[in-house]
Amino acid sequence: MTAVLTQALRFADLDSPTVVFDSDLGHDLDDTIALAVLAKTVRNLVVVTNDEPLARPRAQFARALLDAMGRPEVIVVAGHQLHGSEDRFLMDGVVPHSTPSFTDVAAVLAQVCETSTGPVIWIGAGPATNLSTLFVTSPHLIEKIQVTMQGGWLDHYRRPDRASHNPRMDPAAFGLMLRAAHQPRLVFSTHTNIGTLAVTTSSPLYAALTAPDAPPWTRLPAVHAQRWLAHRPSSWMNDPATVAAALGLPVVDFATETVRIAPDARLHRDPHGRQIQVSTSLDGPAVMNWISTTLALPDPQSGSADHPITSGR
Ligand SMILES: [Ca+2]
Repeated sequence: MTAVLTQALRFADLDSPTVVFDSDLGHDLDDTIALAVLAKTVRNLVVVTNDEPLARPRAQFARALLDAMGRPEVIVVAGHQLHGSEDRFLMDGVVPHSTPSFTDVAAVLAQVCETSTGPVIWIGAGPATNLSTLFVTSPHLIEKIQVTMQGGWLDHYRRPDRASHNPRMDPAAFGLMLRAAHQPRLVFSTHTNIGTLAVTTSSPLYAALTAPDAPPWTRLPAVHAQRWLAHRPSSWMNDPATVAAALGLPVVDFATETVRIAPDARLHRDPHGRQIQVSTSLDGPAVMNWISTTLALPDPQSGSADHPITSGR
């Protein structure tokens, strides 16, 4: 755990690497937890949203959460829309309306990468649309961007008939990104869809977020937790685990595999394919401990989890 915290502290420095968080914030709860952890950890942070509904509410949600966490300087870029995006946004009615300041993904992210003195750490926590766009418009930046993306599986998955969520939402973008990226790493869904990463209404994290004495910044995450868990048994902390891996925390092991990328974004072993880095194991309890330590939420008062705030949904 000490090694985990020491590594994370490296990103608090003024001259620490730029980290881009590319997220479909406002669907599964794990993006919100990942952004909160990043806001507490990374000095040079940029957020870009993907799978945006038409009004770009994910960017508005990111802006509101970052402002509430005392990070108004973090740039938020409203990214691309995908078919059906509206059905994958749970925070209608609670996110303050604001007009996103930045909407040109290719131009803004190219400038972010060009002005960064060192490599840019890109955390793919949603479909790959933004990154594939950037690769097409600014291929000279490809070697400068270190990609760690959540998603994919090999050999076994709970739904072997399809790719996992992030690759599947935009399979062409995923295929292009994975072929073009410089030494990309995938944190497989096989390793993040695990019990030790599951947050439920019985979890300490849920109780801490929804407690009456929780800090003010938890208001939106608490609503999000209630809305997601009203219809699902749990939220796996896929994206916080990917953040941890991207920041170099010793919680995910990787190995090189040679794979073929199918048109539907599924990966298959193929000796004539291309080499990518994929996760081989993940320490779920270490990730959960890191989340808890980083967010530093007070222990909820006894019984407070029985009185969650009203979500209005
Ligand atoms: Ca996500």
